[in-house]
Amino acid sequence: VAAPTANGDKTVTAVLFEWNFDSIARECTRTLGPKGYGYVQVSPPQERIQGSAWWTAYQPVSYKIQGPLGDRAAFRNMVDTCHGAGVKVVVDAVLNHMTSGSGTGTAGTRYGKYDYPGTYSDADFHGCRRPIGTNYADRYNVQECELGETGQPSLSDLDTGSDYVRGRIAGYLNDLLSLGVDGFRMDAVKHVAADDLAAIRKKLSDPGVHWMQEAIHGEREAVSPSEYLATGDVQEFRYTTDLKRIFGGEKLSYLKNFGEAWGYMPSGKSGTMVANHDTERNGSGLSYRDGAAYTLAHVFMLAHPYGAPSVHSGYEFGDRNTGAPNGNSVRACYSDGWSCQHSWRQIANMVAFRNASEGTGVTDWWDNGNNAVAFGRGGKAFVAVNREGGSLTRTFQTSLPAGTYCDVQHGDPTANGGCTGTTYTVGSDGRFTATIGGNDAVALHVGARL
Ligand code: LAG
Ligand code: CA
Repeated sequence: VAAPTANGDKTVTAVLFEWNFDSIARECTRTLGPKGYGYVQVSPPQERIQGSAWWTAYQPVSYKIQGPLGDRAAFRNMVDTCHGAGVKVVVDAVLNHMTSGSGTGTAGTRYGKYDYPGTYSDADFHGCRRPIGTNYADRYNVQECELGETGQPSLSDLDTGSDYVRGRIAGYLNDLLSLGVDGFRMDAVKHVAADDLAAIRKKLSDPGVHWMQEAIHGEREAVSPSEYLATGDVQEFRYTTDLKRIFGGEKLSYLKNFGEAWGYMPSGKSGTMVANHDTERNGSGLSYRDGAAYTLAHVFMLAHPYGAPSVHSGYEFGDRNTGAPNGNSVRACYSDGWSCQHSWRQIANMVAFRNASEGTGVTDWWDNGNNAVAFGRGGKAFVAVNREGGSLTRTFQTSLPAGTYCDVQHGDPTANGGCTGTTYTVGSDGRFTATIGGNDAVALHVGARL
């Protein structure tokens, strides 16, 4: 079962990375609502430093909502429009730090390091004031010193132990809640003490709000992601690196007992993803450049019950700094470099598959001992993934009710109960026969039964 604070049975989040608010509003109505996404995640909306790189988003200057993604009015309109489409809104909240330098922010605020007029001054920052560097074995270093890259200026680290700073952060989150926001992706929580997060959460107008924390697992580090299970849900990054390994060269048959048996955090408290904006750039996860491995990993993730999945939808980049195309405005998918992974048929149609399967476990597992696997979700759904080079013909045993099903990997269910692509008939014995091409998949679910 996925996160306890889900949008009904709709547990999948589309992360529209660096999309502006107007574009997200349109996409909620056009794609996210109709495809059954429960949430859309918005990049950091607060005033940020100026510059063309995407990572300016992760250097807050103030908590005003104004920058390249739009202003407060556009933000409010986005939330209302997404709600109208049945999609809840999650905000990527940056709370550990402010900026590394000085300048003028995207709402016109003039700032210096440790000096953010109207928000924070020198006394609101931790005393360490040197870079964390590479020593993750020391808790004080990780949580009170400054994040940044070796040899580069580092980010002013907020004293989240202070009541004033906690109140300021909670004030920002409460402002977002007052605009209708439904949840948060809490950035870089490894660098914030769990007690500080608990104190911030207590100050919220809705302390039970969806709260997904980003903490990257690292071997032999002082701070473990599981510390944050007490303050909310936590992203399981080993899931991301393992899927890269398995789909990028190892055997899919290893996935037979995937999930908690792999040492992961509890399914009902964990966030999963094939990629996010960091892992697609640093190579720790698959990216759009990995072709079928990337797409099939999404098919598997959305079909498999562990965790609450996010689908990262970004843009093509030349180097890791490349900012979003076309001034953060998405006029159309698949042009200007916007990849729109959330709307690829093989990925998007698996959202309804997952929604239909909610509350069921893995059943009817089959594998060929190599790179072809298939499994069901009780009487709700069945998927077969063939990551072999050649095609596979097989009669699969499912627990599905007899009937004719739309293969949502190759067609879309239509409004009048039809299918734009291939269909399969499951017999009263629960069996159906399919030929699946190399690097392809077949997916059936009761929501697309003709
Ligand atoms: C995160 N999660 O814990 C974000 O997912 C990640 O994207 C953020 O880093 C990081 N934490 C801080 O919020 C990104 C870039 C960094 C960038 C940072 C701040 O990956 O490269 O650092 O945002 O903008 C940049 C420069 C560094 C420099 C730093 C301060 O790339 O070289 O040290 O700014 O000047
Ligand atoms: Ca810190």
